[in-house]
Amino acid sequence: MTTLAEPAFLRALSGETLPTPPIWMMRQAGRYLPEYRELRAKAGSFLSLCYNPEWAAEVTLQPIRRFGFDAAILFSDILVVPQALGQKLWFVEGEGPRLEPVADLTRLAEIDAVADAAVLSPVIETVQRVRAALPKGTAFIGFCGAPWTVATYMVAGRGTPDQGPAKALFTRDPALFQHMIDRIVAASIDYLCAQIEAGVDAVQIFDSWAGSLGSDDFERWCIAPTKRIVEGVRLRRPDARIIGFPRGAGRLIPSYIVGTGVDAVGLESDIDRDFARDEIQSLVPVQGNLDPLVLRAGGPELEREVAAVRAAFGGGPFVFNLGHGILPDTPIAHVERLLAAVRS
Ligand code: 1CP
Repeated sequence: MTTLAEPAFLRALSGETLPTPPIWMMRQAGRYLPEYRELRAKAGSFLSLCYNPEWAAEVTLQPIRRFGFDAAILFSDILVVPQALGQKLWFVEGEGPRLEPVADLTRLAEIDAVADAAVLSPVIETVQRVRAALPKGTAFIGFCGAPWTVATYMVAGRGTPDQGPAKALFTRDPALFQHMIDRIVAASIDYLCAQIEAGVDAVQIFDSWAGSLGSDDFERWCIAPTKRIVEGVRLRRPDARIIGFPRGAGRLIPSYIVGTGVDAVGLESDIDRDFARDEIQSLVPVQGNLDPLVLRAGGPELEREVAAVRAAFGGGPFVFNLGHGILPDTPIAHVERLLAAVRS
């Protein structure tokens, strides 16, 4: 139930139209902040930072202290779930994540059917620490990767430009691919419920590579598994608030909303805003969609685009955000301008 005492972010998620939209930014804890870079250097590696509850809680809180965003997002990564399933994970400095690829039955048999809760317990401790430290009006968002996006990394062992290896696998051996998806679904339900029980107010399901699927594959590998996560979480936590972010899905987003049952959706930067208002925001609250490049560039174009985003979505339930993560070389002054413009 919505009450006036609830943080603005949660009121917007519950369908309220607010005169000033709540705001947070994807990747708001990150390399554009000197205080993040300092702690990251001290941790030595990205994963050491993720799995140290004291440090991970600190970097989650840094952007809240500096900017007063309306929501904090848990500092972790979507790839901790494959790691909990027993897949080897490491990060190559300056490049990105690497996993030992799983592309056949032998390798899939080697990874666990059930996630090891001990691997994820430091992340859950991070949630408890952040919850205890957050100001009252600030909401707290947990997350996981969507099964399709997580599977693209599990199969290829790294990020790929076209998700080719995962597509090749579901074409060659859909039963094996389904088996992998099933394991991710089960692990994600447990993981999101654990985050909710530890204190997050809402969870976001990141499907960063949803846009690379044609409509039949989108139905099977994006909508169907996401629906199972939404239903699985709600079975245990009926009041869970769930945001879907099927990045790049564009005109398939209305069927994603109806098919999955998510409470709200994130919008990428290049979606048609008239379409998004008429066909998406008419169904659920939306979150987005300023281009991170515009934020990095700053200047009058930033002011114009903030006004355009607000004009498009401010008439309905709306959370201001970027269409994707903030770029590491974004000046802090531009984030300050953004906040001033959104809150003016
Ligand atoms: O060294 C560093 O500091 C590494 C940079 C970094 C950061 C800050 C990575 C590596 N992950 C993160 C944190 C992270 N990842 C968060 C934290 C909360 C926040 O502030 O937003 C979240 C929500 C994620 C989610 C995530 N990880 C996604 C989905 C969202 C998106 O960006 O599309 C994906 C695809 C990943 C995988 C990943 N982790 C890191 C990188 C560089 C990548 C992409 C790799 C690739 O595709 O090549």
